[in-house]
Amino acid sequence: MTSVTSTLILLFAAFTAVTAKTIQIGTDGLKFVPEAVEAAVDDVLEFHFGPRNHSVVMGDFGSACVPAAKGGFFSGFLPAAEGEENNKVFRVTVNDTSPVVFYCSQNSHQHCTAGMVGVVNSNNDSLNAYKTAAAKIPTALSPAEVFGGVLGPRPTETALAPATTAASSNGASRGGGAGAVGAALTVGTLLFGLKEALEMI
Ligand SMILES: [Cu+2]
Repeated sequence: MTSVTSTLILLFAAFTAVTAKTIQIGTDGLKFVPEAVEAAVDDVLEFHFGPRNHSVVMGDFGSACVPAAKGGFFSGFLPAAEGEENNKVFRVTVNDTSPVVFYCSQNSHQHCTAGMVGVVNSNNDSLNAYKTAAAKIPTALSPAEVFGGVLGPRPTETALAPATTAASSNGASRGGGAGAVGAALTVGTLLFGLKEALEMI
């Protein structure tokens, strides 16, 4: 009985702990929206790619428009037509709460130079200092290959991932409602299974 109760609690924890932080790229000009995100360990940064052709690269605060010397992530370039969004998203799981800075490495129209940067668990001063430094860097660098995250189908075209549920709960994900319903059904099904298990004890 106790173990079943524990399982129930763990089940709820599993569905509530992971939060997707949706970050739109390029849907509102040359910026990340939002530019500053707070994220906890195990949260997922979910980057959505709007028009026209952007990337996201983790950098270092002291070196604008250059990939992080250690670790990090790179989405590759994901193009989208005007008024649309690429059908893939890039998901990065947050491993610790240290401040992180990221930028778009598109050099056509110098996106990093133009201030297309964002931060996680940092502050506006650091963000603005990075932008000021970036304004003087004419060419952004891209890592050689995609790493540090996972490219997957955009949640509007799939469902059921816990990350989708969280994204839709803050209203940031277009069409995420279906995913939330799907996940709720999954929870319901699992709980129903547990209820049956309890009745068998
Ligand atoms: Cu860009």
